Amino acid sequence: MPDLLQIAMLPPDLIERLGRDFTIHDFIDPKNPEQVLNEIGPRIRGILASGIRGPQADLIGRLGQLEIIASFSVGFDATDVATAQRRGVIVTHTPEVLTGDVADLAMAFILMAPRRIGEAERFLRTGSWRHRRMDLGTTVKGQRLGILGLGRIGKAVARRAVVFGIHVNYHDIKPMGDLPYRSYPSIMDLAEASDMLLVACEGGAATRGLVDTKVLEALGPNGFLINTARGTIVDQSALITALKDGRIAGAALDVFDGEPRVPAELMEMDNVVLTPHIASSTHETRRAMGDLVYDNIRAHFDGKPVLTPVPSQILTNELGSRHVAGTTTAPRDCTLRRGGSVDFRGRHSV
Ligand code: 8YV
Repeated sequence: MPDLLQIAMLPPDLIERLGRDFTIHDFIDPKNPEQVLNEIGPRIRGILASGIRGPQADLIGRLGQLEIIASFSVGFDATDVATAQRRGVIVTHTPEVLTGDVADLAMAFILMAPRRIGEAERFLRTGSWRHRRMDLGTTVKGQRLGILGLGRIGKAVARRAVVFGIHVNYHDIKPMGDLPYRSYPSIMDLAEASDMLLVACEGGAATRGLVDTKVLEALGPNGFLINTARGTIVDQSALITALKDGRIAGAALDVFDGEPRVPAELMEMDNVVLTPHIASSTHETRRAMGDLVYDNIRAHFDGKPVLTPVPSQILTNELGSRHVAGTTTAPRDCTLRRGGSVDFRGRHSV
């Protein structure tokens, strides 16, 4: 039975299923990692990871027989994919199956933030209703939603938002062709034209701190920031300052930089909706994600192509004509524009 290293918390039924065909080594919180790696490292052929916890170059380098990293997530920013792929290690993720649930949470946030639904619930539960009326919210219909990263999830949110009479605009790295949404050439342009800015692009080094003070100021005092992608994409201290100073109206956040730690300042703000990274947390979606992880691992060890490989993250000039990690997909040029000016390479929407 091939040996797999489990480095992230995963659904017990997935581990039980995999455990019938593979020897799984729990490496989530090892007391003595060095000793464990010396002992079993040379036998490990696969890693089980998540969107929060994936292997970096040091761990990948320790596992000479590593063939596959299967991530229980669509986002693969927690894994050093380029290092793995340069070594010919296949990386898989779980796209598509979670799109609907993530888009549903984003849509719920789009309704909750301007209608002050979180605040309203606290208002009632704490007994304030007996003494006074709550402040008014903002009508959602007619609002302009700016989507940063119009990938699978961004598009699914757009379709939902249109039903509510929301005007959808977006910024992405590539022209999207014939879509009924307006494309803006930079994040700043998009923020300026938005009442709500939804972060729906990939996490990772290329998008770290992309939503900064300037973007938040462009969003403006009546604007809401919504993030169901990755906490790292938003400069969290800039966001806290903008909220404190009233430079934006509010926020709805499912993800945080440094989660599960959430800054106390955010916890205290009434105009901020906070959830603990639950966008894909339904029985149905988690089951489908687990099935996809299982099917990818099973396919690989049966000598078949994996179902959902992460596209190559190796830069074109580095790639040449090499066949990388089970896919020949060349990396896409990324031009999400910081502050409306500088282009940089990276990845876009999930
Ligand atoms: C999961 C995620 O919550 O798919 C992603 O990128 O972040 C989430 O679906 C995460 O992988 C579970 O640890």
